[in-house]
Amino acid sequence: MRLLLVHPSALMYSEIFLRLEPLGLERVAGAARDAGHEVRIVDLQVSNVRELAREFSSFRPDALGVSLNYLANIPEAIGIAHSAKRASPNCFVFFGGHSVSFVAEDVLAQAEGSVDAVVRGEGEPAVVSLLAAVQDGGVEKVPGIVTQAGRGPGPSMLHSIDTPVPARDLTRHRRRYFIGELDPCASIEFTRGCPWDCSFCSAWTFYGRSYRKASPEAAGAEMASIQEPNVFIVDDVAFIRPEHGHAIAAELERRRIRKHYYLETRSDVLLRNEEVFQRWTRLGLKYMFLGMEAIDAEGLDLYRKRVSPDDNFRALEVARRLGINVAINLIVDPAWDEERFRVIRDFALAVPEIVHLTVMTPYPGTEIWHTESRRLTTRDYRLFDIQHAVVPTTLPLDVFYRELVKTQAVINRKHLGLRTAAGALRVLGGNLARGQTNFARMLWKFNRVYNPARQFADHQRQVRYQLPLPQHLDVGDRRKLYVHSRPLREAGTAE
Ligand code: B12
Ligand code: SF4
Repeated sequence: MRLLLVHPSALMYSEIFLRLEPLGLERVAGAARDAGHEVRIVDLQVSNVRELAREFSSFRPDALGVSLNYLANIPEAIGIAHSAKRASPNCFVFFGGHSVSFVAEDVLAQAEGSVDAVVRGEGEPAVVSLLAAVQDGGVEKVPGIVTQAGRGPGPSMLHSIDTPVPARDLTRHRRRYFIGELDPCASIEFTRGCPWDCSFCSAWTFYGRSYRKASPEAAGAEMASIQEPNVFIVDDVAFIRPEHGHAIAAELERRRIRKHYYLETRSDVLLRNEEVFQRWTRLGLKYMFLGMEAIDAEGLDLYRKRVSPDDNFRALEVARRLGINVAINLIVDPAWDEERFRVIRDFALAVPEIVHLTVMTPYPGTEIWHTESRRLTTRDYRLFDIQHAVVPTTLPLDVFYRELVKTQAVINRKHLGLRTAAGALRVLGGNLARGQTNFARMLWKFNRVYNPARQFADHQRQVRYQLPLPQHLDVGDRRKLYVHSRPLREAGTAE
Protein backbone atom coordinates (compact mmCIF):
# COMPACT_ATOMS: atom_id res chain seq x y z
CA MET A 1 0.00 0.00 0.00
CA ARG A 2 1.00 3.62 -0.38
CA LEU A 3 1.11 5.30 3.05
CA LEU A 4 1.55 9.03 3.59
CA LEU A 5 2.50 10.07 7.13
CA VAL A 6 2.09 13.67 8.26
CA HIS A 7 3.41 15.61 11.27
CA PRO A 8 1.44 18.83 12.02
CA SER A 9 3.05 22.27 12.25
CA ALA A 10 5.25 23.44 15.11
CA LEU A 11 3.46 25.02 18.02
CA MET A 12 3.83 28.76 18.24
CA TYR A 13 6.23 28.88 21.15
CA SER A 14 8.47 26.01 20.20
CA GLU A 15 9.23 27.58 16.85
CA ILE A 16 11.80 29.87 18.45
CA PHE A 17 14.09 27.65 20.45
CA LEU A 18 13.83 24.34 18.67
CA ARG A 19 12.34 22.29 15.91
CA LEU A 20 13.09 18.59 15.94
CA GLU A 21 12.65 15.65 13.65
CA PRO A 22 9.42 13.64 14.16
CA LEU A 23 11.14 10.54 15.50
CA GLY A 24 7.93 8.66 16.43
CA LEU A 25 6.56 9.13 12.95
CA GLU A 26 9.86 8.03 11.39
CA ARG A 27 9.71 4.84 13.46
CA VAL A 28 6.12 4.20 12.37
CA ALA A 29 7.30 4.76 8.78
CA GLY A 30 10.19 2.33 9.33
CA ALA A 31 7.81 -0.38 10.58
CA ALA A 32 5.42 0.08 7.64
CA ARG A 33 8.29 0.03 5.14
CA ASP A 34 9.80 -3.10 6.69
CA ALA A 35 6.39 -4.72 6.13
CA GLY A 36 6.63 -3.95 2.41
CA HIS A 37 4.63 -0.72 2.09
CA GLU A 38 5.65 2.35 0.14
CA VAL A 39 5.89 5.24 2.58
CA ARG A 40 6.40 9.00 2.43
CA ILE A 41 6.52 11.64 5.18
CA VAL A 42 5.52 15.31 5.13
CA ASP A 43 6.55 17.24 8.22
CA LEU A 44 4.60 20.49 8.42
CA GLN A 45 7.05 21.82 11.01
CA VAL A 46 9.41 22.35 8.08
CA SER A 47 7.13 22.13 5.00
CA ASN A 48 3.92 23.92 4.11
CA VAL A 49 0.39 22.85 3.25
CA ARG A 50 1.03 23.42 -0.45
CA GLU A 51 3.79 20.83 -0.32
CA LEU A 52 1.40 18.46 1.47
CA ALA A 53 -1.30 19.00 -1.16
CA ARG A 54 1.24 18.39 -3.96
CA GLU A 55 2.46 15.20 -2.29
CA PHE A 56 -1.08 13.99 -1.74
CA SER A 57 -2.09 14.42 -5.38
CA SER A 58 1.11 13.00 -6.89
CA PHE A 59 1.59 10.05 -4.47
CA ARG A 60 -2.15 9.20 -4.29
CA PRO A 61 -1.86 7.40 -0.91
CA ASP A 62 -4.15 4.51 0.01
CA ALA A 63 -3.75 5.50 3.66
CA LEU A 64 -2.89 8.74 5.47
CA GLY A 65 -1.65 8.76 9.07
CA VAL A 66 -1.30 11.93 11.15
CA SER A 67 0.88 12.17 14.25
CA LEU A 68 -0.78 13.74 17.28
CA ASN A 69 1.66 13.91 20.15
CA TYR A 70 0.33 17.38 21.01
CA LEU A 71 -3.22 18.27 21.99
CA ALA A 72 -2.79 21.72 20.52
CA ASN A 73 -2.39 20.18 17.04
CA ILE A 74 -5.76 18.37 17.07
CA PRO A 75 -7.81 21.05 15.19
CA GLU A 76 -5.13 21.23 12.49
CA ALA A 77 -5.08 17.42 12.14
CA ILE A 78 -8.87 17.29 11.77
CA GLY A 79 -8.56 19.92 9.02
CA ILE A 80 -5.98 17.74 7.23
CA ALA A 81 -8.32 14.72 7.53
CA HIS A 82 -11.24 16.69 6.03
CA SER A 83 -9.13 17.82 3.06
CA ALA A 84 -7.83 14.29 2.46
CA LYS A 85 -11.31 12.77 2.48
CA ARG A 86 -12.64 15.50 0.20
CA ALA A 87 -9.85 14.88 -2.29
CA SER A 88 -9.91 11.09 -2.05
CA PRO A 89 -12.88 9.54 -0.19
CA ASN A 90 -11.35 6.03 -0.36
CA CYS A 91 -8.12 7.02 1.36
CA PHE A 92 -8.03 5.44 4.84
CA VAL A 93 -7.34 8.24 7.34
CA PHE A 94 -6.01 7.49 10.82
CA PHE A 95 -4.46 9.37 13.73
CA GLY A 96 -1.93 8.14 16.30
CA GLY A 97 0.46 9.50 18.91
CA HIS A 98 0.80 10.41 22.55
CA SER A 99 -2.02 12.90 23.19
CA VAL A 100 -4.66 11.49 20.89
CA SER A 101 -4.32 8.18 22.73
CA PHE A 102 -6.04 9.78 25.72
CA VAL A 103 -8.92 11.42 23.82
CA ALA A 104 -9.35 8.98 20.93
CA GLU A 105 -13.16 8.62 21.03
CA ASP A 106 -13.74 12.37 21.33
CA VAL A 107 -11.49 13.21 18.38
CA LEU A 108 -13.06 10.50 16.26
CA ALA A 109 -16.51 11.98 16.93
CA GLN A 110 -15.29 15.54 16.30
CA ALA A 111 -13.85 14.56 12.91
CA GLU A 112 -17.40 13.60 11.78
CA GLY A 113 -16.42 10.67 9.58
CA SER A 114 -13.19 12.10 8.13
CA VAL A 115 -11.06 9.95 10.44
CA ASP A 116 -11.53 6.20 10.03
CA ALA A 117 -9.52 5.15 13.09
CA VAL A 118 -7.37 6.35 15.96
CA VAL A 119 -4.46 4.21 17.15
CA ARG A 120 -3.85 4.29 20.91
CA GLY A 121 -0.35 3.55 22.18
CA GLU A 122 2.80 2.60 20.30
CA GLY A 123 2.54 2.96 16.56
CA GLU A 124 5.18 0.50 15.29
CA PRO A 125 3.28 -2.75 15.97
CA ALA A 126 -0.13 -1.19 15.28
CA VAL A 127 0.61 0.26 11.84
CA VAL A 128 1.61 -3.10 10.39
CA SER A 129 -1.57 -4.88 11.56
CA LEU A 130 -3.68 -1.87 10.62
CA LEU A 131 -2.49 -1.65 7.02
CA ALA A 132 -2.98 -5.41 6.63
CA ALA A 133 -6.52 -5.05 7.98
CA VAL A 134 -7.29 -2.09 5.70
CA GLN A 135 -6.49 -4.42 2.77
CA ASP A 136 -8.01 -7.63 4.09
CA GLY A 137 -10.68 -6.50 6.58
CA GLY A 138 -10.88 -6.63 10.38
CA VAL A 139 -9.75 -3.08 11.24
CA GLU A 140 -11.88 -3.16 14.44
CA LYS A 141 -9.78 -6.07 15.77
CA VAL A 142 -6.38 -4.37 15.46
CA PRO A 143 -4.77 -3.95 18.94
CA GLY A 144 -5.01 -0.33 20.12
CA ILE A 145 -7.60 0.66 17.52
CA VAL A 146 -10.61 2.90 18.10
CA THR A 147 -13.19 3.20 15.31
CA GLN A 148 -16.85 4.17 15.06
CA ALA A 149 -17.50 0.58 16.21
CA GLY A 150 -15.73 1.32 19.52
CA ARG A 151 -12.45 0.18 21.07
CA GLY A 152 -10.65 -2.87 19.77
CA PRO A 153 -8.26 -4.97 21.90
CA GLY A 154 -5.74 -3.12 24.11
CA PRO A 155 -2.60 -1.78 22.35
CA SER A 156 0.40 -4.07 21.94
CA MET A 157 3.87 -3.05 23.01
CA LEU A 158 7.14 -3.53 21.20
CA HIS A 159 9.22 -6.23 22.81
CA SER A 160 12.44 -4.40 22.07
CA ILE A 161 12.93 -0.82 20.89
CA ASP A 162 16.01 -1.77 18.81
CA THR A 163 13.83 -2.08 15.71
CA PRO A 164 12.40 -0.70 13.53
CA VAL A 165 15.11 1.79 12.68
CA PRO A 166 13.59 5.27 12.14
CA ALA A 167 13.17 6.06 8.43
CA ARG A 168 15.27 9.23 8.61
CA ASP A 169 15.81 9.18 4.86
CA LEU A 170 12.12 10.05 4.41
CA THR A 171 12.30 13.43 6.16
CA ARG A 172 13.24 16.13 3.70
CA HIS A 173 14.57 19.52 4.83
CA ARG A 174 16.60 17.88 7.58
CA ARG A 175 18.80 20.95 7.89
CA ARG A 176 15.85 22.78 9.41
CA TYR A 177 15.87 20.66 12.58
CA PHE A 178 17.76 22.36 15.40
CA ILE A 179 17.77 23.10 19.12
CA GLY A 180 19.39 26.37 20.16
CA GLU A 181 22.90 26.47 18.80
CA LEU A 182 22.87 22.73 17.98
CA ASP A 183 22.01 23.47 14.38
CA PRO A 184 21.32 21.18 12.54
CA CYS A 185 20.28 18.51 15.05
CA ALA A 186 18.95 14.93 14.76
CA SER A 187 17.14 12.93 17.49
CA ILE A 188 17.64 9.46 18.95
CA GLU A 189 15.90 7.28 21.53
CA PHE A 190 17.97 5.18 23.99
CA THR A 191 15.16 4.23 26.38
CA ARG A 192 11.39 4.36 26.41
CA GLY A 193 9.16 5.07 29.42
CA CYS A 194 9.59 6.60 32.84
CA PRO A 195 9.43 4.84 36.21
CA TRP A 196 8.42 7.99 38.15
CA ASP A 197 4.84 9.24 38.47
CA CYS A 198 4.73 13.05 38.56
CA SER A 199 1.17 14.29 38.82
CA PHE A 200 1.33 16.76 35.90
CA CYS A 201 2.94 14.38 33.41
CA SER A 202 1.54 11.76 31.03
CA ALA A 203 4.83 10.11 30.01
CA TRP A 204 4.41 7.43 32.68
CA THR A 205 0.69 6.84 32.09
CA PHE A 206 1.18 6.35 28.34
CA TYR A 207 3.67 3.51 28.79
CA GLY A 208 2.06 2.14 31.97
CA ARG A 209 5.26 2.89 33.89
CA SER A 210 7.24 0.36 31.86
CA TYR A 211 10.87 1.05 30.95
CA ARG A 212 12.75 -0.42 27.99
CA LYS A 213 16.32 0.09 26.89
CA ALA A 214 17.90 -0.07 23.43
CA SER A 215 20.85 -2.46 23.25
CA PRO A 216 24.18 -0.57 23.20
CA GLU A 217 25.03 -2.20 19.84
CA ALA A 218 21.79 -1.00 18.22
CA ALA A 219 22.19 2.47 19.76
CA GLY A 220 25.78 2.68 18.49
CA ALA A 221 24.84 1.51 14.99
CA GLU A 222 22.00 4.00 14.80
CA MET A 223 24.22 6.84 16.00
CA ALA A 224 26.82 5.91 13.38
CA SER A 225 24.16 6.21 10.68
CA ILE A 226 23.18 9.76 11.73
CA GLN A 227 24.66 12.41 9.45
CA GLU A 228 24.08 15.44 11.68
CA PRO A 229 26.87 16.64 14.02
CA ASN A 230 24.39 17.26 16.86
CA VAL A 231 21.91 14.88 18.49
CA PHE A 232 18.96 15.37 20.86
CA ILE A 233 18.44 12.31 23.09
CA VAL A 234 14.65 12.20 23.45
CA ASP A 235 14.48 9.93 26.54
CA ASP A 236 12.18 11.30 29.23
CA VAL A 237 14.94 10.83 31.80
CA ALA A 238 18.39 10.07 30.42
CA PHE A 239 20.77 7.61 32.07
CA ILE A 240 18.53 6.31 34.85
CA ARG A 241 20.56 3.10 34.68
CA PRO A 242 24.26 3.99 34.91
CA GLU A 243 25.41 0.68 33.38
CA HIS A 244 23.28 1.39 30.30
CA GLY A 245 24.67 4.92 29.90
CA HIS A 246 28.22 3.53 30.27
CA ALA A 247 27.58 0.69 27.80
CA ILE A 248 26.36 3.08 25.07
CA ALA A 249 29.28 5.41 25.81
CA ALA A 250 31.69 2.49 25.43
CA GLU A 251 30.08 1.60 22.09
CA LEU A 252 30.44 5.19 20.85
CA GLU A 253 34.06 5.30 22.04
CA ARG A 254 34.77 2.03 20.24
CA ARG A 255 33.26 3.44 17.05
CA ARG A 256 35.05 6.80 17.62
CA ILE A 257 31.79 8.73 17.27
CA ARG A 258 31.93 12.28 18.56
CA LYS A 259 29.00 14.65 18.30
CA HIS A 260 27.36 17.31 20.45
CA TYR A 261 24.50 16.07 22.60
CA TYR A 262 21.45 17.52 24.34
CA LEU A 263 19.50 15.46 26.88
CA GLU A 264 16.86 15.70 29.58
CA THR A 265 17.23 14.20 33.04
CA ARG A 266 16.32 14.55 36.72
CA SER A 267 18.40 16.09 39.49
CA ASP A 268 18.48 12.89 41.56
CA VAL A 269 19.63 10.86 38.54
CA LEU A 270 22.44 13.33 37.83
CA LEU A 271 23.54 13.25 41.48
CA ARG A 272 23.45 9.46 41.62
CA ASN A 273 25.14 8.81 38.28
CA GLU A 274 27.59 11.68 38.02
CA GLU A 275 30.34 9.53 36.42
CA VAL A 276 28.10 8.59 33.48
CA PHE A 277 27.38 12.23 32.73
CA GLN A 278 31.06 13.05 33.13
CA ARG A 279 31.99 10.33 30.62
CA TRP A 280 29.38 11.72 28.22
CA THR A 281 30.88 15.22 28.43
CA ARG A 282 34.02 13.68 26.92
CA LEU A 283 31.85 12.32 24.09
CA GLY A 284 30.33 15.76 23.48
CA LEU A 285 27.45 16.24 25.95
CA LYS A 286 26.92 20.01 25.92
CA TYR A 287 23.39 20.76 27.08
CA MET A 288 21.07 19.34 29.66
CA PHE A 289 17.46 20.08 30.52
CA LEU A 290 16.51 19.58 34.17
CA GLY A 291 12.80 19.60 35.01
CA MET A 292 13.14 21.29 38.40
CA GLU A 293 9.49 22.43 38.25
CA ALA A 294 9.51 24.36 41.57
CA ILE A 295 12.04 26.10 43.77
CA ASP A 296 10.35 25.22 47.06
CA ALA A 297 9.52 21.93 48.80
CA GLU A 298 5.78 22.64 48.79
CA GLY A 299 5.67 22.92 44.98
CA LEU A 300 7.82 19.81 44.54
CA ASP A 301 5.48 17.81 46.79
CA LEU A 302 2.45 19.09 44.94
CA TYR A 303 3.82 17.74 41.64
CA ARG A 304 5.02 14.53 43.35
CA LYS A 305 8.48 15.14 41.94
CA ARG A 306 10.15 13.07 44.68
CA VAL A 307 13.21 15.34 44.91
CA SER A 308 14.04 18.11 47.38
CA PRO A 309 15.08 21.72 46.60
CA ASP A 310 18.47 20.76 48.06
CA ASP A 311 18.85 17.92 45.48
CA ASN A 312 18.01 20.37 42.73
CA PHE A 313 20.59 22.92 43.81
CA ARG A 314 23.27 20.27 44.31
CA ALA A 315 22.52 18.92 40.82
CA LEU A 316 23.03 22.39 39.35
CA GLU A 317 26.43 22.56 41.06
CA VAL A 318 27.41 19.18 39.62
CA ALA A 319 26.36 20.23 36.10
CA ARG A 320 28.32 23.49 36.41
CA ARG A 321 31.38 21.57 37.57
CA LEU A 322 31.07 19.22 34.59
CA GLY A 323 30.82 22.21 32.25
CA ILE A 324 27.36 21.26 30.97
CA ASN A 325 25.05 24.13 30.01
CA VAL A 326 21.79 23.63 31.85
CA ALA A 327 18.28 24.77 31.06
CA ILE A 328 15.86 24.37 33.96
CA ASN A 329 12.13 24.28 33.78
CA LEU A 330 9.81 25.85 36.34
CA ILE A 331 6.04 25.40 36.33
CA VAL A 332 4.11 28.67 36.60
CA ASP A 333 0.92 28.25 38.62
CA PRO A 334 -1.92 30.40 37.26
CA ALA A 335 -2.55 31.34 40.91
CA TRP A 336 0.73 33.31 41.03
CA ASP A 337 0.55 37.00 41.85
CA GLU A 338 2.99 39.78 40.94
CA GLU A 339 5.11 39.11 44.02
CA ARG A 340 5.55 35.45 43.10
CA PHE A 341 6.64 36.38 39.57
CA ARG A 342 9.14 38.83 41.11
CA VAL A 343 10.62 36.07 43.30
CA ILE A 344 11.02 33.87 40.22
CA ARG A 345 12.64 36.71 38.25
CA ASP A 346 15.11 37.26 41.11
CA PHE A 347 15.88 33.54 41.18
CA ALA A 348 16.34 33.38 37.41
CA LEU A 349 18.72 36.33 37.47
CA ALA A 350 20.70 34.88 40.36
CA VAL A 351 21.54 31.55 38.68
CA PRO A 352 23.69 31.20 35.56
CA GLU A 353 21.35 28.61 34.01
CA ILE A 354 18.70 29.22 31.35
CA VAL A 355 15.31 29.23 33.08
CA HIS A 356 12.35 28.03 31.06
CA LEU A 357 8.79 28.62 32.21
CA THR A 358 5.75 26.48 31.40
CA VAL A 359 2.23 27.13 32.66
CA MET A 360 0.61 24.44 34.84
CA THR A 361 -1.88 22.70 32.54
CA PRO A 362 -4.06 19.72 33.35
CA TYR A 363 -3.77 17.34 30.38
CA PRO A 364 -5.89 14.29 29.67
CA GLY A 365 -3.76 11.33 30.70
CA THR A 366 -2.27 13.09 33.71
CA GLU A 367 -3.35 12.67 37.28
CA ILE A 368 -4.10 16.38 37.71
CA TRP A 369 -6.57 16.16 34.83
CA HIS A 370 -8.77 14.19 37.22
CA THR A 371 -7.81 15.81 40.52
CA GLU A 372 -7.38 19.53 39.73
CA SER A 373 -10.31 21.15 41.47
CA ARG A 374 -10.10 24.45 39.57
CA ARG A 375 -12.46 24.45 36.62
CA LEU A 376 -11.12 24.88 33.10
CA THR A 377 -11.59 28.41 31.75
CA THR A 378 -11.23 27.21 28.17
CA ARG A 379 -11.52 23.94 26.29
CA ASP A 380 -9.85 25.21 23.13
CA TYR A 381 -7.32 22.48 22.21
CA ARG A 382 -4.98 25.13 20.77
CA LEU A 383 -4.45 26.71 24.19
CA PHE A 384 -3.27 23.45 25.78
CA ASP A 385 0.37 24.09 24.88
CA ILE A 386 1.65 24.85 28.40
CA GLN A 387 2.17 28.50 27.44
CA HIS A 388 -1.44 29.55 28.07
CA ALA A 389 -3.46 29.59 31.29
CA VAL A 390 -6.40 27.20 31.06
CA VAL A 391 -7.53 27.40 34.71
CA PRO A 392 -8.47 30.67 36.49
CA THR A 393 -5.64 33.12 37.12
CA THR A 394 -5.48 35.12 40.34
CA LEU A 395 -4.30 38.17 38.41
CA PRO A 396 -6.54 39.44 35.60
CA LEU A 397 -5.63 37.31 32.57
CA ASP A 398 -3.97 40.15 30.62
CA VAL A 399 -1.89 41.09 33.69
CA PHE A 400 -0.92 37.42 34.17
CA TYR A 401 0.43 37.29 30.60
CA ARG A 402 2.19 40.63 31.11
CA GLU A 403 3.97 39.23 34.17
CA LEU A 404 4.73 35.92 32.44
CA VAL A 405 6.21 37.53 29.34
CA LYS A 406 8.07 40.13 31.43
CA THR A 407 9.67 37.28 33.37
CA GLN A 408 10.52 35.39 30.17
CA ALA A 409 11.94 38.57 28.62
CA VAL A 410 14.15 39.28 31.66
CA ILE A 411 15.49 35.74 31.41
CA ASN A 412 16.03 36.06 27.68
CA ARG A 413 17.86 39.37 28.10
CA LYS A 414 20.07 37.75 30.67
CA HIS A 415 21.10 35.17 28.09
CA LEU A 416 21.68 37.70 25.43
CA GLY A 417 23.66 39.84 27.86
CA LEU A 418 27.10 41.01 26.86
CA ARG A 419 29.06 37.93 27.79
CA THR A 420 26.54 35.56 26.21
CA ALA A 421 26.11 37.75 23.15
CA ALA A 422 29.81 37.42 22.41
CA GLY A 423 29.46 33.62 22.67
CA ALA A 424 26.31 33.68 20.56
CA LEU A 425 28.07 35.66 17.84
CA ARG A 426 30.87 33.11 17.71
CA VAL A 427 28.38 30.23 17.33
CA LEU A 428 26.36 32.28 14.88
CA GLY A 429 29.41 32.93 12.72
CA GLY A 430 30.24 29.21 12.64
CA ASN A 431 26.66 28.19 11.81
CA LEU A 432 26.22 30.80 9.11
CA ALA A 433 29.49 29.75 7.56
CA ARG A 434 28.00 26.25 7.24
CA GLY A 435 24.76 27.67 5.80
CA GLN A 436 22.75 26.99 8.99
CA THR A 437 20.46 29.93 9.81
CA ASN A 438 18.02 28.43 12.35
CA PHE A 439 19.96 29.67 15.39
CA ALA A 440 20.34 33.16 13.87
CA ARG A 441 16.60 33.47 13.27
CA MET A 442 15.87 32.32 16.80
CA LEU A 443 17.86 35.20 18.29
CA TRP A 444 15.67 37.83 16.62
CA LYS A 445 12.28 36.19 16.92
CA PHE A 446 11.69 36.39 20.68
CA ASN A 447 9.78 39.67 20.81
CA ARG A 448 7.51 38.76 17.95
CA VAL A 449 6.50 35.41 19.40
CA TYR A 450 6.46 36.18 23.14
CA ASN A 451 3.90 38.94 23.26
CA PRO A 452 1.34 39.29 26.07
CA ALA A 453 -1.27 40.90 23.81
CA ARG A 454 -0.96 38.01 21.36
CA GLN A 455 -1.29 35.45 24.13
CA PHE A 456 -4.34 37.19 25.59
CA ALA A 457 -5.91 37.50 22.11
CA ASP A 458 -5.47 33.75 21.58
CA HIS A 459 -8.28 33.30 24.13
CA GLN A 460 -10.69 35.37 22.02
CA ARG A 461 -10.45 33.18 18.89
CA GLN A 462 -13.48 31.30 17.70
CA VAL A 463 -13.40 27.72 18.96
CA ARG A 464 -14.51 24.92 16.68
CA TYR A 465 -13.16 21.86 18.45
CA GLN A 466 -13.25 21.52 22.22
CA LEU A 467 -11.40 19.27 24.60
CA PRO A 468 -13.70 16.86 26.47
CA LEU A 469 -14.42 17.71 30.10
CA PRO A 470 -12.44 15.82 32.75
CA GLN A 471 -14.34 12.92 34.23
CA HIS A 472 -14.05 12.26 37.90
CA LEU A 473 -11.87 9.20 38.38
CA ASP A 474 -10.67 7.60 41.55
CA VAL A 475 -6.94 7.61 40.84
CA GLY A 476 -6.24 5.38 43.85
CA ASP A 477 -5.68 2.66 41.26
CA ARG A 478 -3.26 4.40 38.88
CA ARG A 479 -3.55 1.69 36.25
CA LYS A 480 -6.85 3.26 35.22
CA LEU A 481 -4.76 6.07 33.72
CA TYR A 482 -2.54 3.83 31.59
CA VAL A 483 -2.69 3.46 27.80
CA HIS A 484 -0.47 0.36 27.82
CA SER A 485 -1.95 -1.40 30.79
CA ARG A 486 -0.85 -5.01 30.59
CA PRO A 487 1.39 -6.28 33.38
CA LEU A 488 5.04 -5.89 32.40
CA ARG A 489 5.75 -9.63 32.35
CA GLU A 490 3.08 -10.20 29.71
CA ALA A 491 4.18 -7.16 27.72
CA GLY A 492 7.65 -8.65 27.54
CA THR A 493 9.35 -5.47 28.69
CA ALA A 494 12.98 -5.33 29.63
CA GLU A 495 12.51 -4.23 33.22
C1 B12 B 1 11.16 14.67 22.52
C2 B12 B 1 9.92 15.45 22.94
C3 B12 B 1 9.78 16.70 22.40
C4 B12 B 1 10.75 17.23 21.38
C5 B12 B 1 10.49 16.69 19.97
C6 B12 B 1 9.11 16.81 19.42
C7 B12 B 1 8.95 16.26 18.00
N1 B12 B 1 9.20 17.04 16.99
O1 B12 B 1 8.57 15.11 17.82
C8 B12 B 1 10.61 18.75 21.61
C9 B12 B 1 11.70 19.15 22.59
C10 B12 B 1 10.68 19.60 20.36
C11 B12 B 1 9.25 18.83 22.30
C12 B12 B 1 8.55 20.01 22.38
C13 B12 B 1 7.33 20.11 23.01
N2 B12 B 1 6.75 19.17 23.78
CO1 B12 B 1 7.36 17.36 23.88
N3 B12 B 1 7.93 15.63 24.25
C14 B12 B 1 8.96 14.93 23.84
C15 B12 B 1 8.96 13.58 24.54
C16 B12 B 1 9.92 13.68 25.75
C17 B12 B 1 9.38 12.36 23.72
C18 B12 B 1 8.73 12.26 22.32
C19 B12 B 1 9.48 11.28 21.49
O2 B12 B 1 10.17 11.62 20.54
N4 B12 B 1 9.41 10.02 21.87
C20 B12 B 1 10.01 8.93 21.14
C21 B12 B 1 9.11 8.51 19.97
C22 B12 B 1 9.62 7.26 19.35
O3 B12 B 1 7.81 8.28 20.50
P1 B12 B 1 6.53 9.15 20.11
O4 B12 B 1 6.87 10.41 19.44
O5 B12 B 1 5.61 9.19 21.25
O6 B12 B 1 5.85 8.20 18.97
C23 B12 B 1 5.26 6.96 19.29
C24 B12 B 1 3.76 7.01 19.58
O7 B12 B 1 3.33 8.24 20.13
C25 B12 B 1 3.10 6.69 18.29
N5 B12 B 1 2.93 7.70 17.25
C26 B12 B 1 3.48 8.91 17.09
N6 B12 B 1 3.04 9.48 15.96
C27 B12 B 1 2.21 8.60 15.37
C28 B12 B 1 1.49 8.69 14.18
C29 B12 B 1 0.70 7.62 13.81
C30 B12 B 1 -0.07 7.72 12.54
C31 B12 B 1 0.61 6.46 14.63
C32 B12 B 1 -0.24 5.32 14.24
C33 B12 B 1 1.31 6.40 15.85
C34 B12 B 1 2.12 7.46 16.19
O8 B12 B 1 4.00 5.74 17.76
C35 B12 B 1 5.36 6.15 18.01
C36 B12 B 1 6.23 4.94 18.16
O9 B12 B 1 5.80 4.11 19.21
C37 B12 B 1 7.48 13.47 24.98
C38 B12 B 1 7.22 12.62 26.20
C39 B12 B 1 7.00 11.20 25.81
N7 B12 B 1 7.58 10.32 26.55
O10 B12 B 1 6.32 10.87 24.84
C40 B12 B 1 7.12 14.93 25.21
C41 B12 B 1 5.67 15.40 25.04
C42 B12 B 1 5.08 14.73 23.82
N8 B12 B 1 5.83 16.85 24.82
C43 B12 B 1 4.94 17.57 25.39
C44 B12 B 1 4.87 19.00 25.32
C45 B12 B 1 3.84 19.67 26.19
C46 B12 B 1 5.72 19.72 24.46
C47 B12 B 1 5.66 21.23 24.18
C48 B12 B 1 4.26 21.77 23.93
C49 B12 B 1 6.35 21.93 25.33
C50 B12 B 1 6.56 23.43 25.13
N9 B12 B 1 5.57 24.26 25.30
O11 B12 B 1 7.63 23.82 24.84
C51 B12 B 1 6.55 21.37 22.93
C52 B12 B 1 5.74 21.47 21.62
C53 B12 B 1 6.39 20.83 20.41
C54 B12 B 1 5.74 21.16 19.08
N10 B12 B 1 4.84 20.36 18.54
O12 B12 B 1 6.03 22.14 18.47
C55 B12 B 1 3.96 16.72 26.13
C56 B12 B 1 2.64 16.57 25.34
C57 B12 B 1 1.50 17.02 26.15
C58 B12 B 1 0.22 17.03 25.40
N11 B12 B 1 -0.69 16.23 25.94
O13 B12 B 1 0.02 17.71 24.41
C59 B12 B 1 4.74 15.38 26.30
C60 B12 B 1 3.85 14.14 26.39
C61 B12 B 1 5.59 15.53 27.58
C62 B12 B 1 4.79 15.47 28.85
N12 B12 B 1 4.87 14.41 29.57
O14 B12 B 1 4.08 16.38 29.20
N13 B12 B 1 8.88 17.65 22.80
S1 SF4 C 1 8.05 14.70 34.67
FE1 SF4 C 1 9.83 13.49 34.08
S2 SF4 C 1 10.26 12.22 35.91
FE2 SF4 C 1 8.18 12.99 36.15
S3 SF4 C 1 6.89 11.33 35.30
FE3 SF4 C 1 7.25 12.84 33.63
S4 SF4 C 1 9.01 12.08 32.53
FE4 SF4 C 1 8.96 11.01 34.51
